[in-house]
Amino acid sequence: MFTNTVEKSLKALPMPEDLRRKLLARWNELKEQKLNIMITGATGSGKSSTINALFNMDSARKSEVAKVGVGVDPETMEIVKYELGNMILWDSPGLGDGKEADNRHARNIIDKLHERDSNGKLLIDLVLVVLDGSTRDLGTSYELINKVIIPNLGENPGKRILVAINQADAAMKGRHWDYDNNRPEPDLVRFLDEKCLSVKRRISEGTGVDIMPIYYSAGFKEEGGEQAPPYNLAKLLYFILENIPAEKRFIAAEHLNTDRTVWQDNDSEGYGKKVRNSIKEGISTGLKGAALGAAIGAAFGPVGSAVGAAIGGFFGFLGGIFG
Ligand SMILES: Nc1nc2c(ncn2[C@@H]2O[C@H](COP(=O)(O)OP(=O)(O)OP(=O)(O)O)[C@@H](O)[C@H]2O)c(=O)[nH]1
Ligand SMILES: [Mg+2]
Repeated sequence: MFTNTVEKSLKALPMPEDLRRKLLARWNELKEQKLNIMITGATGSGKSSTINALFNMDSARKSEVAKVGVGVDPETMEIVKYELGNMILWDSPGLGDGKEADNRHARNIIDKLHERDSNGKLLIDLVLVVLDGSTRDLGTSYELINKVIIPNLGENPGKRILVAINQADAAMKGRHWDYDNNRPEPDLVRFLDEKCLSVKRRISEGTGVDIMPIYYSAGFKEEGGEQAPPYNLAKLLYFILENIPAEKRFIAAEHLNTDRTVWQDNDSEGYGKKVRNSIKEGISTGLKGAALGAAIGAAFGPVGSAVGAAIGGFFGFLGGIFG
C-alpha cells in the first residue's frame, strides 16, 4: 500500500523524464529488496511476544520448521521463519536448553549469520537479542552474545546487533511498576538503567564491542486476565530501524502493528516522529542514489518533492498508528 503511494508520486510529479525513468527504475530495485531480521534469546525471554507486538502477524506466512539437511540425526533446525511480504523474521532459540540442544542452536545461528543472499551480501540485516529483564542470571545470554553472535558478525559487529532487555515490568519482581500508567517508577528506572550498563559492560569485557542495550516490555497479562500494553515498543522500533540499512526501513514499516495502543507508552514522546524521520531519510537515501547519477542540479528538487509526497501518504498511515 505504501509502495503504491511512492510509485504514484514518482509518476505524477513534474520532473525531467530521464530523471523519472531513473527514479522509477531505482524504486523498482528498492521494492525488490528483502529485509532479514533474526530474533534470538533464551527460552521465555519474550521473542514471540515481541514479534507479535511489533508487527502485524496476521498476514505472516510461517514456513514449516526447517530440517537440518544432513547428518546422522535429522533433528529439526528449530529456527522458525516468518514471511511478511519482503520482511523475513527468523525466530531462533538461544541457549539454555541443555548442552546438546545449545550446541545445535549455536551452530544454526552461526550458519545463518554467515549465509549470503543471491547478491552475495550477508543475509541477516540485524540480530535482535531479547534478554529476560526479570532474571538476575543472564549467564547464558552473555554466552550467546559474546561467544556465538558477536564473533560471527563480521566487520563492524556493533552494527548488526541490537540487545533489548524485555519484561521491564517484572524486573524487580513487579515492584515499582506503575500499573495505572504503564510505566516504571523512578526506583525501577534506576534499576533498569543500571541493568543496561551492566549488560553493556559484560559484552564489552567479553568482546571489546560497545553496545548500549535498551529496555522495554512486550506486554503481559495482568492478574485477572487483562492484557497490559507494551512499554517502550516505539523506542524499540526506532532502534531497529536505525540499525538496519537505511534503504530497507520502509519494508519493516509496512508491516507494523496497526493497533495504536501498543505504541503509545514510552520513556519520551518523540518516538513516533523519530520513526517517521528515520523512514523518510531511508527512502531519500535509497532514491538519491539514482538522482546523483542523473543531471545534478535540477535533480534534487524533484527527488525531494517525490519523497515528500510519497512519505505524505505514508505519514497518513503512520499517523494513524502513532497518533
Ligand atoms: N510480565 C511480562 N511478561 C512477558 C513479557 N514478554 C513476554 N512475557 C511472558 O513471558 C512468557 C514467554 O514469552 P514468549 O514470547 O513465549 O517467549 P519466547 O522467547 O518466544 O519463548 P520460546 O519460544 O519458548 O523460546 C509468556 O508467558 C509471556 O506472556 C513482558 O514484557 N512482561
Ligand atoms: Mg517463542
